[in-house]
Amino acid sequence: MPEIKPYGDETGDGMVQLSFTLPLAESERARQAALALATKMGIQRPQVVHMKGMGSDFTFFVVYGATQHSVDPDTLTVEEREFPLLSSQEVNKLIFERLKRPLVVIGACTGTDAHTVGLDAILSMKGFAGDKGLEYYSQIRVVNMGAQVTPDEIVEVARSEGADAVLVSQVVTQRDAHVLHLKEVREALEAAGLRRGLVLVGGGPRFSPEQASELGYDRIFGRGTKPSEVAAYLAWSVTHEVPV
Ligand code: B12
Repeated sequence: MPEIKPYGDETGDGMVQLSFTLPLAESERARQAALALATKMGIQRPQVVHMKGMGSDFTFFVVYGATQHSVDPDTLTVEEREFPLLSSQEVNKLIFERLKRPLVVIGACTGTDAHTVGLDAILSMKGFAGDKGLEYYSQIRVVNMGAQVTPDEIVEVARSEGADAVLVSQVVTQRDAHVLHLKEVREALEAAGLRRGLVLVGGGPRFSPEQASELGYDRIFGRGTKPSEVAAYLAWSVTHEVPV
């Protein structure tokens, strides 16, 4: 495949849109600063197409302009999804055949995080984006611990419920707090001797799957994850050796 560039008004014109916030009050100086920054970033013919003051000291911008860079998708090394997507019937069958009992899943938002919508999207019967959540699966038993759950509480419930999988959600972050909080849960499970044999899954909009090994998790799911992907992963992982 030849090198490709973004498409704006016509093929190969390289037009991109950037959004960012500068620590300046909304003003002509702030607009010029946004244009100068875009130019330094290599954006050609930048235009500020949106500018809005955020309080008295910040301004949000959307800048439109052309990049000169291109990319050849064929030269990229891309990690394919390691597990197959399965229907709910296939997931239930796989778990039933392998475990001969329902798979027990514990889910929690940890740290100070009160954003439960993402975790509920994965766990609850009503699900997300037309997909039913894990509670819909007859061979998955879900314990949803909700928001602001401490690592020790997760350990306690994982032990008392005999969890096969622990799902940890982190949405809000400041200075990489989401990374720290996920690590704290993993360390607490390790300290309690529960990590081995447990499928440990993290998720949230600030994560990407490549972070799994750095965090010591078996799998990380990011923005836009569908519950059926998580169900298929869990079913697949209990039929494989899970690295610890
Ligand atoms: C709703 C919301 C709230 C609600 C939360 C209600 C609730 N019960 O969840 C309330 C009003 C309480 C709230 C509060 C705050 N919020 Co808020 N909130 C949002 C908002 C608008 C939507 C989040 C959401 O529900 N998304 C929909 C779900 C479905 O998407 P998701 O979370 O990404 O989940 C998906 C994936 O990420 C993934 N996933 C998520 N978790 C997991 C876990 C596993 C195991 C797996 C497999 C997958 C997975 O699957 C989900 C489905 O695809 C976002 C902005 C936005 N548009 O995203 C801000 C946002 C997240 N909030 C933000 C902030 C700053 C706050 C506050 C700090 C505000 C304040 N100053 O008080 C507080 C913090 C409260 C706290 N202690 O956590 C910021 C976070 C910025 C940052 N640096 O991280 C955001 C991004 C807004 C912004 N642009 O500034 N918030």
